[in-house]
Amino acid sequence: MVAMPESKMNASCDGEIVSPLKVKNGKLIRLTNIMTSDGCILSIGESQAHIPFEIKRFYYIYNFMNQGMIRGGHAHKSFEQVFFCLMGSLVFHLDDGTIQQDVEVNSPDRGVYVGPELWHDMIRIAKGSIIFVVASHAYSETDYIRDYQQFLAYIKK
Ligand code: T46
Repeated sequence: MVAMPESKMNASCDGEIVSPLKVKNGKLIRLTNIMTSDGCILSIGESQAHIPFEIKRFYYIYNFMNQGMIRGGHAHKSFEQVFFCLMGSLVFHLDDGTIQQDVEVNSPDRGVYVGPELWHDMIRIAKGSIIFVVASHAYSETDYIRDYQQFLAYIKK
């Protein structure tokens, strides 16, 4: 847990931090929030407590000029990631090959965990959104499945 001078701290951590989604290998992440007496909020995430893997990489996606841009359109073979929307909002369209689920993310302390073999599209991304992603591995194109039919065949194996 992050230490903070008591004079600045005015309470409170959230209770539940991870909850499963209907799709396989999908979870909602809720960071621990600390409200300071000056009205700021610190949202805190730690590997294992909130992020279910050791973080090896992070990246941002931003500069969304138009409403309605789409990112994603793939699944990973083994990579795990958690997506946060630090500014703006978006909808995650998740598909495990059997179940589809849409999840809106519009608060910086909420994240979506996307595990292996889960097709994901980010849709309805609001103009000006900033998406922050933590990942379990360094970038490697060989972990991507970018064709939906190949994805369905891969998960049947
Ligand atoms: C994901 C979604 C939602 C790198 O060189 N290193 C990196 O860490 C990343 C993420 C990308 N790249 C290169 C690879 C491509 O030449 O950047 C270019 C665009 O990447 P990509 O087509 O994968 O972008 P998205 O937005 O489709 O996908 C990204 C992540 O790659 C992916 O893991 O889940 O965001």
